[in-house]
Amino acid sequence: PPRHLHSAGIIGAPFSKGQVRARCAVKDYGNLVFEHVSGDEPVGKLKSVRAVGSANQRLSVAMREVKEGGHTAVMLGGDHSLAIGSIHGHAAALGQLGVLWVDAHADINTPLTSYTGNIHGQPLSYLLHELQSKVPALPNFSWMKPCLSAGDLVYIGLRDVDPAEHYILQMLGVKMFSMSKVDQLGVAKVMEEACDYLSTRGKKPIHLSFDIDAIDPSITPATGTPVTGGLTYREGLCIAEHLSQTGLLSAVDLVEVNPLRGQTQDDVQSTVSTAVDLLLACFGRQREGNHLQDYCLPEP
Ligand code: B3U
Ligand code: MN
Ligand code: MN
Repeated sequence: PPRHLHSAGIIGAPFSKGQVRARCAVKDYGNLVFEHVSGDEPVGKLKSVRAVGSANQRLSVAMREVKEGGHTAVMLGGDHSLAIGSIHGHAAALGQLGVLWVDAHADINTPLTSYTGNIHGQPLSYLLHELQSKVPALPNFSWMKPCLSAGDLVYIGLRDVDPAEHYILQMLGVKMFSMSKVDQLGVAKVMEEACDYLSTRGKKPIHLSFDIDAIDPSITPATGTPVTGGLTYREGLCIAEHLSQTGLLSAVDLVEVNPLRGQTQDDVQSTVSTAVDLLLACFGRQREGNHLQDYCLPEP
């Protein structure tokens, strides 16, 4: 594509005095700046370990700051390796979390089980206490310690799980609602069970880590590793709406949106607007409509 498509310049403008309505306060923390890491040679199969380690260290600090500021956090990726810093920083601010991982993939390979060497397929192995002894020490990762228990993790949308990942999920007894389970139960029941499960060990803040490839690629094609047979747009919204209603949603990652992977402008548009709709639903937009607090019907 032409050069201007490879380099976006974004100006956030949270100004609303041109009208009178109150809005959800948005504090823009800006884009993190990740400097180039030189000499980032593969470690075994693992690619870009040092860059991923230092980017996540920076993200963890930023996420902790956003949470200490009392906001519901939104992290816009980027790839799913960023969940390492996002969840780490969230837990650093608030302590134990429940994590809902919505994804076609399990992202729980260890550095030693990964076929691809891509760290976006591994974040949960770094985050889970139970896998600490299976993950070797890696350059630029000494800042992080596991902060999540397997019993506080729930998956929705799985349909492409590597054999080693499947073994790990069984071994740890991780709660999961694969696409087959979504087919069997329906997404409303899945959400009810997922939230019940997360709250049995206490009402912890919930971290939603939403990989856009959980949604069917007919709707969100602009992503790196699309897998057919995914969630519908409506199922995606249902997940976000349900979480919003719990009052426990504390942080959201929206990752793996990659405009360069769209074949057409429509592909990109549909992917991005779905991501936006998911985020709006997380922040309380309901399909049945919303009204403003203290709304009064006008008297004739
Ligand atoms: N499980 C494979 C494929 C993959 C995981 N996450 C994505 N792709 N996006 C891996 O690379 O570990
Ligand atoms: Mn993922
Ligand atoms: Mn994925």
